[in-house]
Amino acid sequence: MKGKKELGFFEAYKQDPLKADLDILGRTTDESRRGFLKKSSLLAFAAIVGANVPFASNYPSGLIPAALAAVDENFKIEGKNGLVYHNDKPITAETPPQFFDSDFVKPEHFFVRNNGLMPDLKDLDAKNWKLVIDGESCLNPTTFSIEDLKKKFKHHTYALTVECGGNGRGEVIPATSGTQWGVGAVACGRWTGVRLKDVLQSCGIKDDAVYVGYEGIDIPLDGDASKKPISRGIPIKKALQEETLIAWAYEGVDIPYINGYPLRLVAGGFPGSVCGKWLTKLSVRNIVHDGPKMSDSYKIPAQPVAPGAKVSKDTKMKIIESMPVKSVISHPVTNSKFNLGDTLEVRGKAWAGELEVKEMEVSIDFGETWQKATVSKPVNRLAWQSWKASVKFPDKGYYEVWARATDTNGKKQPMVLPAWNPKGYLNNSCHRVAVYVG
Ligand SMILES: Nc1nc2c(c(=O)[nH]1)N[C@H]1C(S)=C(S)[C@@H](COP(=O)(O)O)O[C@H]1N2
Ligand SMILES: [Mo]
Repeated sequence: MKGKKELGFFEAYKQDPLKADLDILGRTTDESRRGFLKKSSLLAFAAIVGANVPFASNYPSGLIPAALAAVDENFKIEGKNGLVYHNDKPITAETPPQFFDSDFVKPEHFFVRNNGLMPDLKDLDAKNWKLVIDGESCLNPTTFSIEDLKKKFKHHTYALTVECGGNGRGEVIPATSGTQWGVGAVACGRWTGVRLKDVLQSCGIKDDAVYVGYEGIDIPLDGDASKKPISRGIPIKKALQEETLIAWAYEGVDIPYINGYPLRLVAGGFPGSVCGKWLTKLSVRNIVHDGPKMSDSYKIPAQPVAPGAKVSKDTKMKIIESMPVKSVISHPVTNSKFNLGDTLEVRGKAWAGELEVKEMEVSIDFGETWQKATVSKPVNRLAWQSWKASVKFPDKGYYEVWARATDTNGKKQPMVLPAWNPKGYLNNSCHRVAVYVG
């Protein structure tokens, strides 16, 4: 009998593909990913990915190989399918990148970011739902039923990109607290409802209006019903944009319960936290809204700070508004295997907050050289854009496909990490997928 010997990935894969895959995935706990940083060397790199790495000398130090993608633990949420689970109290779950391959994200694949507990299903009653419009800067406070909204105002449908401000936090170094999102706390799809602007103007807005704050009926984690888990909002200018909606449908069907049924605020291009779910109140404020999660702890430093720095009470902080330029690779999925000589079509989506994506590039040599991808026009303002490129690999071995978007102001996604901030917000670094060529 032959003695036991360490097999390279391809030999192992030929003998037992499932086991070989699991062996790679088995090294993908958060601890081992971050642990990689401590002992990373080019040799360790080749050993850990189990293949020759043709462009190894370009590999940025301190970067975790894309082969060590976070592992998904399967988790069932009513009405959801195939999401990657992060937490159950509150529920947080993200969309694996292959579900971004369709033009828009299907309702069952839309990510979930709850700050409190789900409202009771019996309280999610579309027929008896009431939306209150009030606030210091509202001339005629009014209560609408969903029927009233549907009858009184024109209906609009827009594809809008909703991305959690913490999307990408899992790769932030030094690590920050909060859900360790991969790239999947984002979605774009067609929302249907009425314009927030039409509803607010029908109630009358005073000249001193600066902000619109929302309230929903979710339940605080500690059960103390007197305070909301979250009540954020948007500047009046954003509230009056044509694409800002009070929506009752997503992709032609009722919004999923967990994503805010029966009524939700949707303001594309701003952090997802402004899109109030289970919406019962909108207050037109004469001050910057001061609801839960509007405090300095949920902002970013106005001036860059050193990675890991402690911010004090005196550090000037700013509210996140437009999200930065970003992209995802929806095909291939990470750790795919191809044959030398194959032409690989790489596809994905890109978005740029309030701006548009004007250019997409891909790299297979860890960012040394870039090849242009074609990028489609958005179906409307604030919708994400599809892109694709064909790539060929020069040799057998381990590669990473990196994707980089540029917005209409000429800003590019950073290859590795953007400015660090204490909550790990706005990580728009390049999405990377591992590819084995054998
Ligand atoms: N009422 C309410 N609205 C909310 C939240 C919440 O916890 N409660 N979470 C916010 C955050 S932080 C984000 S990123 C988005 C997530 O929307 P989703 O759960 O539909 O993906 O909803 C926002 N609206
Ligand atoms: Mo969020």
